[in-house]
Amino acid sequence: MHKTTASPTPTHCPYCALQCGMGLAPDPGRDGGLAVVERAFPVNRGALCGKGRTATEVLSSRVRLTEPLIRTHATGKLEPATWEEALDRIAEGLSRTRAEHGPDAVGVFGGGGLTNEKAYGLGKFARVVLGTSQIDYNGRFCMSSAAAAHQRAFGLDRGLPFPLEDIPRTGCVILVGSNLAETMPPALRYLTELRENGGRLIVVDPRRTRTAEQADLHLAPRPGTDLALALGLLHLVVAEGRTDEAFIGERTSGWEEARAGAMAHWPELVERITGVSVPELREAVRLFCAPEHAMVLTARGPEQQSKGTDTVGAWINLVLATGRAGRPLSGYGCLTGQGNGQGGREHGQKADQLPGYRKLTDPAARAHVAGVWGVDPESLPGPGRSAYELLDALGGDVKSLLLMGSNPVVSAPRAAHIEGRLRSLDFLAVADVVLSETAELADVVLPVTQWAEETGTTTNLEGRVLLRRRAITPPAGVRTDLFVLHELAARLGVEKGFPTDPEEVFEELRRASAGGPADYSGITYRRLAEEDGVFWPCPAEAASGDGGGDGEDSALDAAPDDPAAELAGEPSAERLGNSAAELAGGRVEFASTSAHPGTPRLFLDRFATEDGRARFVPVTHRAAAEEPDAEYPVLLTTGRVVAQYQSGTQTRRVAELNAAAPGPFVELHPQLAERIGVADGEEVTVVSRRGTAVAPAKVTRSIRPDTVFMPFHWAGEGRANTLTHPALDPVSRMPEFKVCAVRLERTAPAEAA
Ligand SMILES: Nc1nc2c(c(=O)[nH]1)N[C@H]1C(S)=C(S)[C@@H](COP(=O)(O)OP(=O)(O)OC[C@H]3O[C@@H](n4cnc5c(=O)[nH]c(N)nc54)[C@H](O)[C@@H]3O)O[C@H]1N2
Ligand SMILES: Nc1nc2c(c(=O)[nH]1)N[C@H]1C(S)=C(S)[C@@H](COP(=O)(O)OP(=O)(O)OC[C@H]3O[C@@H](n4cnc5c(=O)[nH]c(N)nc54)[C@H](O)[C@@H]3O)O[C@H]1N2
Ligand code: SF4
Ligand SMILES: [Mo]
Repeated sequence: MHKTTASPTPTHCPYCALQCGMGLAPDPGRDGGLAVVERAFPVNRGALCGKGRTATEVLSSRVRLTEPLIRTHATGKLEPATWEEALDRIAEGLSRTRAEHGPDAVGVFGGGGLTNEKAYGLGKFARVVLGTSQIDYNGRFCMSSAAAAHQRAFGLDRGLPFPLEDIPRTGCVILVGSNLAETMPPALRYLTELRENGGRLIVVDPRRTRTAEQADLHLAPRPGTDLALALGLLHLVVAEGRTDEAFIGERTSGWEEARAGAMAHWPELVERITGVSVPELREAVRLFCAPEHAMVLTARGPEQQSKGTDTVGAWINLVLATGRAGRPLSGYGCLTGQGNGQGGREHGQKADQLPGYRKLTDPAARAHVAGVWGVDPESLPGPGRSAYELLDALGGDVKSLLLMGSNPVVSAPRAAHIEGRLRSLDFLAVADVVLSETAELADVVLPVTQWAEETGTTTNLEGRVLLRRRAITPPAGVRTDLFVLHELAARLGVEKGFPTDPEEVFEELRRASAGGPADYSGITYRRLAEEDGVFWPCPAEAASGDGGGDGEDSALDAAPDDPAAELAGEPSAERLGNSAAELAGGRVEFASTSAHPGTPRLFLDRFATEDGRARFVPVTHRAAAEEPDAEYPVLLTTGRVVAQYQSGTQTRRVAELNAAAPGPFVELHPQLAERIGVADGEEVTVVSRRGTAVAPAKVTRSIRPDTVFMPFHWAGEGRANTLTHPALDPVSRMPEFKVCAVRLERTAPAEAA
C-alpha cells in the first residue's frame, strides 16, 4: 500500500494545460491512496473538472503498470522482468541499431505531458547519448501551427502573451475552434465574467458546442475554412475603415501585402467558402471593433489543418490591423492543450530545437547549449523529422524507437498505417504509467511514476512555470523517467549529465535556457514553491523591464550567494519531495532567489522581432487536402469530450469518467441521419480513403448537416484516427486532424453485433 504524507500537498492536475491547482491529502482507504482537496490557486480558483477530481484513481496499482515487461522469444508475449533486464535489453536494442545502421536509425518520441525536466532530459539524451537527429514529440500534433504563426508574427512563441485573468476585462473575444467548456471547464469562468462585465464573446466552431452556447454570436463555418473567414473579416475591417493606421505604422511591418490578400476575399466569396453569411460577418466585425480592447484566441479547430499556420496568421493579421496587439487587455493567444504543452515545446524534444526555445540551426545556440552539456558543438546533430514523418519512417530508415509520454496507435493521423509502422520496427521501447495500445506493441515496457509520485515543473498555457509536487511514495516496482534516462545513458557510455533528482535537472535547464527566448534562469524550485508560478521570460538578473530575455548565462554561474547553488547536492526530498511540515498549505519558508518578477505580459513595448515590429503575413485561402466529392461526400472533424483525455489511456481507467463517456460516437445532423437511414444510437459505419470506423450515431441539430464529428479517445473499431488524413502544414508539419472526406453507411445489423 502507498505510504502517505500527513497533510495536503499543494500541487497541480496531471492532465490539461490549465494545470489547475489542487491539494492532495492522504487517504489510505481510497484507491490510489490520495484524496483531491480544494486549493486556492489563481488560475482555477479552486475549481476542477471531473478528470482532475478523479485523477488519483489512476495511481492505483489495479490499473497501472507496476513491473517492467519484456517480449520473450518463446511466447512472443510481454512477460514480467526486472529493471536490470529491461534496461539492459533497451540499451542493447538501441546500440545494435546504431552499430548496424548509424545514429539516425534510432528514433525518440516524446510528449507534451512530460515535465520540463523530462522533456529537457529526453532532448539531451537523443542528441548527446544517441547522437540522433530523429526526435520529435506529440506537441507537433497539438499547437505547432500556432507556435509557427507566433514566431512569424511576433518573433516569439508563448501561447498566451497575457494571463487568463485579463480576459474578463477586455471588450470582445473571438474564440476560434476551442471548446473550452469541455476541454478546460474551470476556464469557462473567464468568458462568463467577460460577458458579465459587458464584453462580447464570438465563438467560431462548426458545431454548436457547450462553449458556443455561451456566445453572443456563434459562427459555424465549414471545417477547414477559417482562413477564408479571417480574411473576410479583415476585408470588412478595411472596407469599413476600421483599421488602426497609427498602430500599423508604428508597430508593424508588411501591411500592404497582407491587406492585398484580404481585399481578394470579399464577403460574398467568403460566405460561399465558409457558409457564414455576410450579415454574420458584418456583425462579427462590429462586435470586435466597437470596444477599445479585444482578443482573438485559437485552439485546435483552426490549427489542426494543413494550412493551420497561415490560418492562425490570418487571425493575427486581424488583430494587428485593428491595433489589438502589444497593449494591455488585447492580443492574440493560443490555448495550448497538454499539461506541459507550453514547457514541453521549449526545452529540446522538438526536432529543430535546443533548450530555452533555441534553434538547433543557430551556431550561437549550439555553442551555448553544448557548453552547458560539456560537449563539442560539432557533435550535436541537426534538425530531424517532424512527428508524423518520424512515425511514417519507422521500419524504413528509423529501425528502433524509444517512446515516452504518447500513444500514437490511438492519437496519430492515419493510425492503422502508423500502427503498422510501429509493428515493423526492429525494436520498440515504451515508458508509460499504464499499458497503452502503443506499449502493447513494444519489445520492452517500462513502468514509470506519475505526477503525484514525483516532483517536476510544468509551464501552463499562460507561460506560467509551476511546481508539481510529489505527494505519495510510488509502488515498489516503478521508477521515474529521469531514472530511465540516467540508467540508459550509463549503459550507453555516458555516466554523467543525467541526474535523477528533478531539481538538479532544473538547475541545468536554467543555465541552458539562460539568454534564450524562453529564459528560465531566474526561476528556482524555491520560488515556485512560494509563488503562484512564475511567467517566463525570467532571467536570473533583474532585467530592465522589457522582458526581453537578456539575462547573461554567467549571472547564474557567478552567483555565489544564490541559495539554490549553496544547497545543490542536498537530497531534494528534504526540501521539496514530500516533507509534510514544509509543504503544508504551500508554506515554504525561503527567500526568493531572483529579483526578476517574471513576465506575465509580453510585447507591451516591443515585439520580439529584430526591428521590434510585429509582422503581417500575406496569406490567401486554400482548400483542405481532401475536399468532399461524390464518393466521400461528408466532412469529418474530430476532437474531444469533457470526460475523456487524449488517447484515453488514463481516463478510460476511471469508472466515473467511463460512465459519463463510455465510448466513441459519430455526431451527425438529423438531415444527414435521415439520408443514410440511421436513428440516434444505431451503429454507423464511417469510411475514408484511409480506413473504416464504426460507432453509434449521436443525432443532434448542433452540428452542420455537411459535417460529422468523432471524438478520438478510443482504440479499436471506433478509432477516429483510422479515418484521418495525414496531410501536413508545410511550415509547422501539423497534421490535418480537423478535416477529411468520408462516406457514411448504415451498419448492417450483423456487423453491428
Ligand atoms: N476533456 C478533455 N480536455 C482536454 C483534452 C482532452 O483530450 N479531453 N486535451 C487537451 C489538449 S492536448 C488539447 S490540444 C486541448 C484541445 O482543446 P480544444 O481545441 O478546445 O478541443 P477540440 O475538441 O480538439 O477542438 C475544439 C473545437 O474545434 C472545433 N472544430 C472542428 N473543426 C473545426 C474547424 O475547421 N474550424 C473551427 N473553427 N473549429 C473546428 C470542434 O468542433 C471542437 O468543438 O484540450 C485539452 N483539454
Ligand atoms: N483525430 C484527432 N487526433 C488527435 C487530436 C485531435 O484533435 N483529433 N489531437 C492531437 C493532440 S492535440 C494531441 S496533444 C495528441 C495526444 O495524444 P497522445 O500523444 O497519445 O497523448 P496521451 O493520450 O496523453 O498519451 C500520453 C501517454 O503517456 C502516458 N504518460 C502520462 N504521463 C507520463 C509521464 O510522465 N511519463 C511517461 N513516460 N508517460 C506518461 C499516458 O499514460 C499515455 O499513455 O493527440 C492528437 N491526436
Ligand atoms: S481543467 Fe484541465 S487541469 Fe483543470 S482539472 Fe480539468 S483536466 Fe485538470
Ligand atoms: Mo493537444
